Amino acid sequence: MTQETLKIAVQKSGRLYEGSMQLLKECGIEISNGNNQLRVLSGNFPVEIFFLRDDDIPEYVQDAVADIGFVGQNVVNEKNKQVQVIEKLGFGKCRLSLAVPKNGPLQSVNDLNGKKIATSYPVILAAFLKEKNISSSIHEISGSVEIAPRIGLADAICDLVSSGSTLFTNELKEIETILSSEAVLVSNKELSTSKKIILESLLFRIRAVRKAKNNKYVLLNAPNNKLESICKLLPGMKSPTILPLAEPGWSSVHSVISESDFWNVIEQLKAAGAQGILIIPIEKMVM
Ligand code: PRT
Ligand code: ZN
Repeated sequence: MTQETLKIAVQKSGRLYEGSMQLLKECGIEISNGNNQLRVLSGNFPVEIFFLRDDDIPEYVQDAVADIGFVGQNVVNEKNKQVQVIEKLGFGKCRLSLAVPKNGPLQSVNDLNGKKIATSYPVILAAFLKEKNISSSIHEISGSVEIAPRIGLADAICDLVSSGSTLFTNELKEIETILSSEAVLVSNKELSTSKKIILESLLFRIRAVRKAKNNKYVLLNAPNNKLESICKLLPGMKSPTILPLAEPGWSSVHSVISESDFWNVIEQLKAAGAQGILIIPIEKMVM
């Protein structure tokens, strides 16, 4: 009997391709071929990768052509298919925003009443406008949305933004974020038991990789009389590990801190008397 495989839909090329392949690699899943094939089997984990256009992924997952997919939350919301969002993946971060000409008369969302908005996200935009009780006409275009106001096609745009430089070069300013997005793992709603087991095992690895990315290992030397105040700054997984150094009166302290607290905590550690602080990336973290 051949073992069942979990079919994973990944964007064939574009902004999510690298992040998706990198995540699978960090999960220890070998994918031998590049993206020149539609379908690739892993050599060491029961998954098959399907390379597709991102817009098609929600529908293919709904229809069980693929079992799960890596796709932007923006595409999930826009396509509105029957899929389950299982996990945020931490890459492909962006926001869907409303933007208007920088020096024009429009200043806020309420000014959009009766105006024309160009977007590739008519479904999300319509829901947002309805909720805010604003009636604008939505002009759907598939690309180069940012030039619409300049060529007189629309008064405002609703488009994805990451660095903001596209808006800047087109003399547009953001007035409202409609959706914060990142790549997510979506799943078909009726996976077989054996596919659920493979998915659980994949999720276990994804969570370990993501957790490790959000944390750093800290190693430092502390004079024993400052240990207490230094340890208070370090939450660690349970509590910091403290080992005596060969030099009398000094200890080595090992702990884990989260990426978001990083700079703040490092400065405080230094101020509290810590020396020889080493910050080491963590490869995987299993709690
Ligand atoms: O061919 P296919 O249909 O698969 O790809 P695509 O061209 O539709 O999508 P692609 O590869 O451009 O984007 C895939 C996904 O990446 C999107 O659905 C988002 O989830 C995510 N993502 C993250 C982005 C951006 N950041 C992003 N900045 N998608 C698009 N952009 C565009 C945006 O539309 C605008 O034109 O980049 C420009 C703005 O970028 P900044 O940095 O100048 O603000
Ligand atoms: Zn697309």
